[in-house]
Amino acid sequence: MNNFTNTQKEIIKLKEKKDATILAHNYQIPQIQEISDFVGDSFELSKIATEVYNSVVVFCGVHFMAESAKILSPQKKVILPDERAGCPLADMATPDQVRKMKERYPNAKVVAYVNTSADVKAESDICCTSSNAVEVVNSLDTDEVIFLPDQNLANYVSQFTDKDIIPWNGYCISHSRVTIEEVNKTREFHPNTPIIVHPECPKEVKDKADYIMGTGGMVKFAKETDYSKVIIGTEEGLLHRLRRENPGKEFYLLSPSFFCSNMKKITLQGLLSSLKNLSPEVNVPEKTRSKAYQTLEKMLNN
Ligand code: CIZ
Repeated sequence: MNNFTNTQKEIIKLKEKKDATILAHNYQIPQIQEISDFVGDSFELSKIATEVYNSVVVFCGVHFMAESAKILSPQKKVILPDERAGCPLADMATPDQVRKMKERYPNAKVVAYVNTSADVKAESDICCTSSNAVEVVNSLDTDEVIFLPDQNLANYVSQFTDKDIIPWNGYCISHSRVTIEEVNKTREFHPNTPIIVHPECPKEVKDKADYIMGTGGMVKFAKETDYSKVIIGTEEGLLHRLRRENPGKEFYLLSPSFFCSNMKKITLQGLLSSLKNLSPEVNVPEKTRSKAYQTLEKMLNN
């Protein structure tokens, strides 16, 4: 507690008073990760939100993540400290577009990556995360799958299934900027060091990497590996967690382009003010929520 700033101390006190749990995504700034009750990927955190007893959940992440927490825990008050923290990838699929695609491919099932709005989840058959996408697609009793919204994750999945994957044209701005030249240069500077990239990276970069996994997989790999040095190809916020949990190991970022400006909209001051006012609150209309809940539940029971 002594090493915390005054604002951090104030947040810690206030969260007790307001009966709140603070959840921080792996991409959040270090000062927020340090004072959060849990740090994790979006789905892990939404599940934790269902398990905690607090009546208020403050989700330090982006909008679709707070929505997922609300979908799974409708009785709790879910706060997103800055309502401008959106996800351009999630915005690349709208419910109207999904309905049109379903009309065009009536025999296809729709798999929605968790990085989608509640409205899009409600129009889909099942959800997936970056770690279970292949499993989810292969479990479906259909030959055609509309996979949205990330084209790079869709392409990755298509390498591990016989099903016909109908991709969407969405992409994550931060993950799609990394280049093969950056991979080649990193290999030159750090020979014999594993390079791990997120499946949202472009195919040519994934083809050159040693491992492909989501942030949950990277956290596990970092803990278990015998390598003392690892190159990380995902949003830079994860490096803080990896370094904190693995003090004897070194972690380097594959490219400076792995920076999500939306994640960084959550600040200590914003978090403090949202706790004081218990706003901005994230709500999902019940009709949408119950449909979206079914797509998430199907993934959980898969
Ligand atoms: O769903 C998440 O948490 C994201 C955005 C990435 C990941 O791989 O954990």
